[in-house]
Amino acid sequence: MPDYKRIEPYDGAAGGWGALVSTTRALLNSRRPLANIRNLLKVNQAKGFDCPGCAWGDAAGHSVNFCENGAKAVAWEATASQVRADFFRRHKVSALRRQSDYFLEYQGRIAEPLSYNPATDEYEHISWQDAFELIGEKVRALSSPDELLLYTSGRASNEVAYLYQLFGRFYGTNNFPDCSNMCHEASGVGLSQSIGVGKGTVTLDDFEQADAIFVFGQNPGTNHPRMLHTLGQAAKKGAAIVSINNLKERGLERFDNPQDPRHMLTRSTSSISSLYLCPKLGGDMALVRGMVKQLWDWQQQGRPVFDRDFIDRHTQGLDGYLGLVEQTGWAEIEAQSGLSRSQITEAAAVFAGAKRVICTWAMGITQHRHSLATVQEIVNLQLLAGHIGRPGAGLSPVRGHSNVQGNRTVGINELPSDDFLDRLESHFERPMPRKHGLNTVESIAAMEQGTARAFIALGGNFAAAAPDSGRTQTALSNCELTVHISTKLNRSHLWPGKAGLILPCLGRTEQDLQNGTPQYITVEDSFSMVHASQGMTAPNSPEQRSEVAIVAGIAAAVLGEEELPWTVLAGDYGRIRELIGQTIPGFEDMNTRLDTPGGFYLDNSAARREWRTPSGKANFFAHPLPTQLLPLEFEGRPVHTLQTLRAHDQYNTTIYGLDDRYRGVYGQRMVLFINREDLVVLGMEAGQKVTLQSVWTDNRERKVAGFTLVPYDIPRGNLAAYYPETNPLVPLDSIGEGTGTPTSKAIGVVLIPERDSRIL
Ligand SMILES: Nc1nc2c(c(=O)[nH]1)N[C@H]1C(S)=C(S)[C@@H](COP(=O)(O)OP(=O)(O)OC[C@H]3O[C@@H](n4cnc5c(=O)[nH]c(N)nc54)[C@H](O)[C@@H]3O)O[C@H]1N2
Ligand SMILES: Nc1nc2c(c(=O)[nH]1)N[C@H]1C(S)=C(S)[C@@H](COP(=O)(O)OP(=O)(O)OC[C@H]3O[C@@H](n4cnc5c(=O)[nH]c(N)nc54)[C@H](O)[C@@H]3O)O[C@H]1N2
Ligand SMILES: [Mo]
Repeated sequence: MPDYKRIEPYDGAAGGWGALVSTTRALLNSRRPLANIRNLLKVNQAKGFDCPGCAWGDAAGHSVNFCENGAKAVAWEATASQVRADFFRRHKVSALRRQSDYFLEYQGRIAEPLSYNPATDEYEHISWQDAFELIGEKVRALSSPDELLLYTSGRASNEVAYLYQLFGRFYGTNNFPDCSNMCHEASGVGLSQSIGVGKGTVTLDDFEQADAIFVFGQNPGTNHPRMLHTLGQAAKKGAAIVSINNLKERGLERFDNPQDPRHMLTRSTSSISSLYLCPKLGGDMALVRGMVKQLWDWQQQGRPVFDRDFIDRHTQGLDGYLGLVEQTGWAEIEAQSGLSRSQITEAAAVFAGAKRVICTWAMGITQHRHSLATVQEIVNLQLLAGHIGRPGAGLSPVRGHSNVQGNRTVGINELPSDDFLDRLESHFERPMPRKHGLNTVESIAAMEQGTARAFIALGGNFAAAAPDSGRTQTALSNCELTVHISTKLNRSHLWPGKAGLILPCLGRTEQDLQNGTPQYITVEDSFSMVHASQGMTAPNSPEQRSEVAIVAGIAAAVLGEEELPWTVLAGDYGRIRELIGQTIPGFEDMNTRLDTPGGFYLDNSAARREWRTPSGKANFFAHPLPTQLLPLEFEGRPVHTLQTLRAHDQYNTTIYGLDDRYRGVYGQRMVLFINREDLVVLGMEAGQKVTLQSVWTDNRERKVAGFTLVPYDIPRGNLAAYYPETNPLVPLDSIGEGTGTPTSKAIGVVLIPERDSRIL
C-alpha cells in the first residue's frame, strides 16, 4: 500500500467514477447521510434549494442537478456535530490558532450565540438578546458611522443582503467590503466601463449555440463542475473549446459525466478542449493582444474578420486601440504571454472561423495587477467581431459564490451608483450616505490604523480569505467589536476584538420558519437568473437563527424600529422582496414572478446592445501591456511568480479533505508545483521542502514554511500552491489597478531550501 500522503499523477478523465466515489464518501462522512441524500435530490430543483457550491446556472428540466463538489458543500453544512461553549473550555482560543482550517470547520455547526471573554480566553454562551444589546451599545458608541465595517461573503441571499445594506446606509456608511473585492471586481468594473453593465451578457442557452468557447484562467472541473457538462455538450455538437490556463487542468481536457449512465458504462469520455494554451501567469492580455494583431493583419489583407457594421453602429475607440495594437511588437507579445506566434495565430484562427464566440473567465484573469486591463482586452476582442448581444455569443465572467452577483445587484457595494442611492432616498424619504466606502483591502488598513473600530461579517472567513494574514488578524483584534454571523467555526473567530461575538445562523439547506411560516429566499446566478431557494432540513440547533432575523435584530438594536420596522420585515421575507421590487429596477413584482419555474431573468442592457456608458457606445479601451514590476533576483535567489489556487477538496477557506485528485495530490496540501527545469536550475529535487518568502517593496518579512516541491507541467518561472495556506505571502498593497483586488495569482517569491527535509 502506498502511503496515503502521496503524489500520483491522475490519468482518468474529470468527473466519472472518481467523482461518484468521492460524492458518496462526502455523504457518509457527514454523519447525517440520509438527510443529505434527501437534500441532494432537492438541489437546484424548482422546489428545492439553490446549491451553495457555485454560481453556474441550472439547466431547466434536468432531473439531477448537482455535482461532486456541490454534494460536498451540502454534506458539509448538514452535520450533526455542534460547537458550543463547552468546546472552548477544552480548547482555548489562542491554542486553536495553531490548528488547521480543516480541524476548525470539522468541529461542527455553531449551535449557540457565543461571546469572547479575554480573561479566560474562551467563548462563552450569551443570550440572543444580550448579544444584540451589546452590538447596539458598541455600534452606537462609535464616533462616526464610517468606523463601522460591514463585510459580506457571497453566499448571503438577496433578502438578507438587501436588509444588511439598508441597515448600513440608514446608520450612515457605505463601508461594504465583500468577497467580490477579492474575486470578480475586475470583471464588474471592467465590464461597466466597457459595455455599461458589470455582469456577463450570456445565458445558459447561448452555450448551446456557440461555435467557439474560450475559457480563460478558470478550473471548472473543480470549481464549476456543472459547467463541464455544458462544455462537453458544446464540444459534442462541434463547438471549438479553447482553454487558456497556466496549468493543464484535467477537467478542461477530458470529462465523463457522472450523471449520464451511458457515459459511465461505456466510458465514452468527452474530450473538452480542441486547443489548450498554457500562458505564463498574467500573460493573457498579451495573448489576446496577439490574437487581435493577427486578426487585424487578416482584415488588412482582405479577409473580413471584423464586424464593420457592429463596430460602426455600436462602438467607439477602435482607431486608438488598433494604433496601440500596431505598436505592440510580436517579440513583446511572445515574451509576456510565454506563447509562440504560431500558437497565438492558431487561437486567432479559431476565433476568426466562428460565427458565435463566448469568452468565459475567472480568477486566473481577475487576480492580477493588470486584471481590469485584461478584462477590457477580452471585451475588445469580442467587440471586433460583434460577439456581444448575438445569440450564442458574449462575455461570461463565471462567478464564484452562489449569490455574489445578487449581493451586488441588491446593494452590497462600497461604491454605490448615484442612481441606486437616489432610488433609496426617494423611496425611504431620507438621505443616504454619499461618501464612498472602504473595500476589503482598505478595510484592513483602516482597522490596522484604528480608523475603523467595529467589524460585522455576514458569513465568510475574513481572517483566512483576505491577504497578508498576519496583518489582517491583528487588524481584526484591534477592533472594539467583531461580530461573525457564521455556520461553522473558522479562523476569523480566533481573532476577536475587545468584544467578540459569534452568531450562529441557518444554512441554505435548512428550513427557515418565521412566525410558523416557512420562508424562502432568492439568489441570482452568473446568467442573471433570479430564482427562489428553500431549505427543508431541520436545523442542527434550535438556537440557530436565520441570517435575515439576525441582521434585523442587529439593525433594531442599533437604530430602533421607528424609522423602519426591521423585525416586522424579517417576519415575512415577502415584505423585503416588496421593498427590493420598489427600489431596484428589474425586480418589480418579484413575489409573483418567482412562481415561473426557473425564476426570472434580470434585464441586461448590453445583451440587447444598449450601452449605458457615458459615450452611449461600447468602448474599446487601449491599455498598454503591463510592465514587469518584480525584480529578477532577491538576496541572490531567482524570483518566481506564485499563483494561489483551490484544490479539489476545498471550498475557499473550507477544507473538506486533503486530496487534489485531478492534480494527483493525496493526503496533503502543503505542496508547491514547479517546472522540472526550474528545479534543476535551483539545484533542488522533487520532494524537498522549502520555505517561501515574498518579494515586495516594503520591508516586512512574509514567509511560509514546509512546502514540498512537486514537479509539474507549468511554465518556467511560475509556481502554484493552495490558498489559504499561502495568504500570509500576499502583500496587502499588492493590488489590481483600478480594482483593489489582491494579486493572488501573481506574488513574487523566492524559495529557501529547508535543511534535512527530504520526505519522499
Ligand atoms: N468546489 C469549489 N467550487 C468553488 C470554489 C471552491 O473553492 N471550491 N470557489 C468559488 C469561488 S468564490 C470562485 S471565485 C470560483 C473560483 O474558480 P477558479 O477561478 O477556477 O478558481 P482557482 O482555483 O483560483 O483557479 C484559477 C484557475 O486559473 C488558472 N490561472 C491562474 N493564473 C492564471 C493566469 O494568469 N492565466 C491563465 N490563463 N490561467 C491562470 C489556474 O491554473 C486555475 O486553473 O469557484 C467557486 N466555486
Ligand atoms: N490567496 C488567495 N486568497 C483568496 C482567493 C485566492 O484565489 N487566493 N480567492 C478569493 C475569493 S475568489 C473569494 S470569493 C474569497 C472568499 O472569502 P469568504 O467568502 O470570506 O470565505 P469562505 O471561505 O467562502 O467563507 C467560509 C465561511 O463562511 C461561513 N458560512 C458558510 N455558509 C454560510 C451561510 O450560509 N451563512 C453564513 N452566514 N455563513 C456561512 C462558514 O462559517 C465558513 O467558515 O477569498 C479570496 N481569497
Ligand atoms: Mo470568489
